[in-house]
Amino acid sequence: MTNRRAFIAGLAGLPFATGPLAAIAQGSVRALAMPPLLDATRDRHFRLTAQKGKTDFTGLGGGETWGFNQSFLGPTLRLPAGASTQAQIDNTLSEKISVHWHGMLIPGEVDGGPHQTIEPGTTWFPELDLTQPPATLWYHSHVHGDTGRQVQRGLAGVIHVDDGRDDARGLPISYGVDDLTLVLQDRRFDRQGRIDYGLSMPDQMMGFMGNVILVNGQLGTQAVVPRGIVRLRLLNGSNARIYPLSFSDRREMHLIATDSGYLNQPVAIESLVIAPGERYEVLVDFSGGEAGTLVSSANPNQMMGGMMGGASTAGGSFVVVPFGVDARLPARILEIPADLGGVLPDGEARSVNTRQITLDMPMGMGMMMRRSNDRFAINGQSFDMGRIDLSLSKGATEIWQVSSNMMMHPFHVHGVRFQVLAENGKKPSIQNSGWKDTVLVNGRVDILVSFEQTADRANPFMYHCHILEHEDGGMMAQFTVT
Ligand SMILES: [Cu+2]
Repeated sequence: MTNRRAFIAGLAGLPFATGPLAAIAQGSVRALAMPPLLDATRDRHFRLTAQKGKTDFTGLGGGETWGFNQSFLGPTLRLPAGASTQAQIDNTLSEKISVHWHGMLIPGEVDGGPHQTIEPGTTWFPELDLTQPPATLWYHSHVHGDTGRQVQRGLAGVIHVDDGRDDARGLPISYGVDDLTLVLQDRRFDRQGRIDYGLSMPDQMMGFMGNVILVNGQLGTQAVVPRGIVRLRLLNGSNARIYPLSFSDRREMHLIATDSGYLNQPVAIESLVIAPGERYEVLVDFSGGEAGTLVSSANPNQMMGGMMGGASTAGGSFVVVPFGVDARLPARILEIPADLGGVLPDGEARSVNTRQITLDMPMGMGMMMRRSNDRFAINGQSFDMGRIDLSLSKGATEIWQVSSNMMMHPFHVHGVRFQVLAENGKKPSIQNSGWKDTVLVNGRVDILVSFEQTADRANPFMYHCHILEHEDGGMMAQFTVT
């Protein structure tokens, strides 16, 4: 371990790049661990306790972290599709938190947004009645102004909505064997190995950028997979970093699901861009027995970093996680299934109300110097807990034309799934062809969205940028559905 400690200590100041992380993986390879699985499909009840802990990510000592039922991040919840589950969330921390069920189609009063905070020492009992198809969702804190810091400390976890029919679909279902959950997060650590969330001016502007990557809260690990088809459920749980992912040997990934569920059939792709808040599921063929490495190229938002003075120094590609094949592990699926049974959006824009949504960045240093939760805006207005921005009728369908300026923004809407009609006037990319709840806006994206879940004035739904520093800074708005 001495070498590894010294090595990591030597990383300080180096750009986030392939070399150092690859060397960590070679020097001291640990197997990647999955988050513990909390299966509520039988009991239809689960309990999460938000708690303090200590985590040593780097071998340098470490420091205080937060998690659910553990010291950092939370368990993977397996919840039944088409049934109701009773949740219990205990907050043992010394500040208020919330637990937003990102991607769940449930009413505003149980959505876990900024209006449903859980005070220290108290418990929240939301009933989660899931009428939606199977999907990989996630949960995270969503306290206005504190989301970035609380998620950075560890208040996040993954959800598998499961209808029990994946085996019949020919999909891998063995948790942690051929069905892997991968939470991608970047972090910075200080010399004691404590999470460093000090925000520089470029961080406040562009969103927080770490210089090392954690997968499921672990640094420098290797995933070990069977000699067969392996399913990767990818979550970008980072505050701001966008990952353009591919395998270093250019092997195909077979896209099977977007944020809100399955495609009708797998689509082979070589690369996949995953923005904060998004989930994608892919199948990867390891039946040839060859190891592979999932890599990311530079954050595309950093390419514009020159304007912020030096933010672009962290360019270049880097290792996300290497995969080794262990032929002793059971390989249950040996072929990519032909049909997934997902029902795709119909791609037709009906004649409905159209709205323009602009994601506004601060203009100039004067704006940047303002108080921190009112620098960013949507349609010219910073988020205000007391102001309802839109009032919609239950069952309404609308086209939202969402525009970004200066940089890319992942746009998330609570309580719905939507279809992408167009990206900059063109047919959406393959990765945006399925049901989504978060979409990366680079210019203009048109979405078609139906509002089926209710949200009253006391418990409105949010729509916001999922770069958490932008969200905390006011790039968020709220709507009712009645
Ligand atoms: Cu943004």
